[in-house]
Amino acid sequence: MDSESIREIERRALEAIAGAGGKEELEEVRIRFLGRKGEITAALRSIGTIPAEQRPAMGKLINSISNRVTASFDKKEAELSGASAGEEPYPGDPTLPGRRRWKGGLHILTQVTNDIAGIFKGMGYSIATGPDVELDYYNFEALNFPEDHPSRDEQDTFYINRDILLRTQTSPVQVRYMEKHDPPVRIISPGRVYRNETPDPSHSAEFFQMEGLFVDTDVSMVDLKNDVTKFIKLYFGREAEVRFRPHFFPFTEPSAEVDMSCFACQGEGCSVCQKTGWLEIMGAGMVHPNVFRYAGYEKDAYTGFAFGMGIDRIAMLKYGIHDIRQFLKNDLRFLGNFWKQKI
Ligand code: 2NL
Repeated sequence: MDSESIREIERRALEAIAGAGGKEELEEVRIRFLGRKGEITAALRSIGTIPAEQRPAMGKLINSISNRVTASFDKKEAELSGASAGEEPYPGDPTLPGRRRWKGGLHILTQVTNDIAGIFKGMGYSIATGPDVELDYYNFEALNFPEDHPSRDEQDTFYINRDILLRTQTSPVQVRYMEKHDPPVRIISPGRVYRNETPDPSHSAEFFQMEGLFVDTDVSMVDLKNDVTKFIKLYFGREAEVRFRPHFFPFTEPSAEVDMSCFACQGEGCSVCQKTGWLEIMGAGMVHPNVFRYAGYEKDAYTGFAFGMGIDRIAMLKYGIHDIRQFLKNDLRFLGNFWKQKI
């Protein structure tokens, strides 16, 4: 037994491993070289027969050859199993479905906006949007707000300068739309609005609104009640009853506030409706002729209705949320409650 014949064994072993065409053939090669009576095993055993001073070097050589041949064998075995070279085979059950990742979901206000918009789209409305930073003209003047109206006060409105402000409602979107489109007009305008308010559980300096506008020849209060009632019944359930209470807005005449019977107590009176049996859902009315004039519509040619609701308020009612500030805190423990699917 000399080092040259040991190296010759390695050469033959590596050649045989490389040439093995299948698992059985490879196993035969393994037994021939690494098995209990294999050539490399025999060489290790024969170490006792050589002079003692040569044993350490020879042992080292045979071991390194044994390791190289074993590694080559493992690699070839993995190749024959279909696994790519150098990679561990998958240790689990590859037929099990994969673990699902937490991908997130739509913000609850986005969901509520989409749900409400979906109902109005089904009634023929299309969606209009516009800038959050508005001109005083579109936000107040064209909507027939008098010069000294309290909401024009800096206490209530965020002004950028004398003429530019953060919109306090989405009506300016609709004024802009009317400037560009003659009737019939049938739009909803969802979006973020701003008011200079100290936040508390029912007030936020930024929240969301959805307004609606329908203008044509001979649109009446009946059409308003019809669309509003249809929306409320579709969104909250058909057992909901709807009532209009007289109100005032500068931009509509007549104006009304719209209530629905409390869904928590069916109108009996409970903590949700403050014992009144009714929940305030939106404001509405017939578009003031001055607004049509500002929009450039032909005098007395058209009538129309408009309505506006707070999306946050609707979401709070529908989902039993008691603090409007939750919506914009980005606390996933809150937002995650409303995610439909954990994909
Ligand atoms: C409310 C009340 C309302 C409107 C918004 C409107 C828009 C145009 C013309 C006339 Cl362009 N009116 N919008 C009308 C009535 C009520 O909102 O309580 N919103 C939260």
